[in-house]
Amino acid sequence: MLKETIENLDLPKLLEFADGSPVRTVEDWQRRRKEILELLCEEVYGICPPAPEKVSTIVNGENENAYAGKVLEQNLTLFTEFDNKTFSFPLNVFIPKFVKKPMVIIYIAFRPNIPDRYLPIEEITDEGFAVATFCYNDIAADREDNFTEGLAGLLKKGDVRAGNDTGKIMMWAWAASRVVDYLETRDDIDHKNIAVMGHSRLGKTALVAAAYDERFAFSFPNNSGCSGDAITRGKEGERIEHITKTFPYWFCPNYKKYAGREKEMPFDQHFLVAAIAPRFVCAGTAVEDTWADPNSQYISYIVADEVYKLLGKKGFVHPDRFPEVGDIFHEGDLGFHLRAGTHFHSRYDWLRFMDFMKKHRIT
Ligand code: GTR
Repeated sequence: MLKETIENLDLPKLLEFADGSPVRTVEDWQRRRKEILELLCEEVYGICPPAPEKVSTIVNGENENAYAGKVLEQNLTLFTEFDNKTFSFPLNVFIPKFVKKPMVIIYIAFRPNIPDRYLPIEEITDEGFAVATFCYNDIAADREDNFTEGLAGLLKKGDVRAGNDTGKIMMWAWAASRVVDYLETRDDIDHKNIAVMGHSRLGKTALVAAAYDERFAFSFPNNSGCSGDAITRGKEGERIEHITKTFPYWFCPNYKKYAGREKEMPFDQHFLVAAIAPRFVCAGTAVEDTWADPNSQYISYIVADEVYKLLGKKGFVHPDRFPEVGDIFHEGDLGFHLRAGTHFHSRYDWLRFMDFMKKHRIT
């Protein structure tokens, strides 16, 4: 049943180079992955900002006995230096004190509030996870500021944005990688198990971050939908014409040319998911989130599976039907759940993501 639906979408092939030649081996895939990442920079998210020459932090505040004495909380400023420029942003770190080298979730947050309705810190640290979190607006403002502020202002080239100029999703993803630069200098966390997580536009960001930075062992896109994990061809709800009209600054200017012309795209969103292979991706979706379209999200994982198989992994383990409320597919390297309710980053989603990470922890 799924096979026919997917064949009818006539999706661009993952295991075929742009010149039509086949991708047969692991080495072929490494080259193909590079091609895919360049294509997605060029057509969707814009080019990656440069990696900094130097990253450093200062501690502005610390509580060694946060959350009933169970957690070390640190409020830092993270400084980056690149191309003779300096860019800094606030970063908050929470380390459960009674766990040796905890796994870490980098949470890209909508709001600076801690805790927040999307970020129940104590419940997460009680599960044994460390959290490192920053607010995306501290990187580049989520509004049309003509790319004058924050990282956007520093990267700006001319007055008019054009072609593959970096969009804000890519900038937020860049910041998540800077948090990894910093975490690598700490010896009280598990460097092998670093995840990036976000909701909605920041779920899209969590996918982009992991696609472009192999140091993320896990990506958790929650309700990421259009231009995140949902296949665009045949998609219900939000489409490129909507998203590029309301949020043109999330993307590079090239992307809008595909509004209403999805069939001409030499890619679709399974390219973004597959670029993370062989690492873990686990998606949260919600049945009433029809704007994101859970069925189209599900299809990405089904088709990305062939790359995982080529790399000798389990891939996506799922039944031959579309998902139903309450489904949790965690057996493979690609995970998926469909919960009741609307667009939101809920406790239920957090618990499923943490279950997945515990189950697949890299030792
Ligand atoms: C919507 C947007 C979605 C999603 C969402 C969000 O307005 O159309 O793509 O990103 O915002 O971030 O909450």
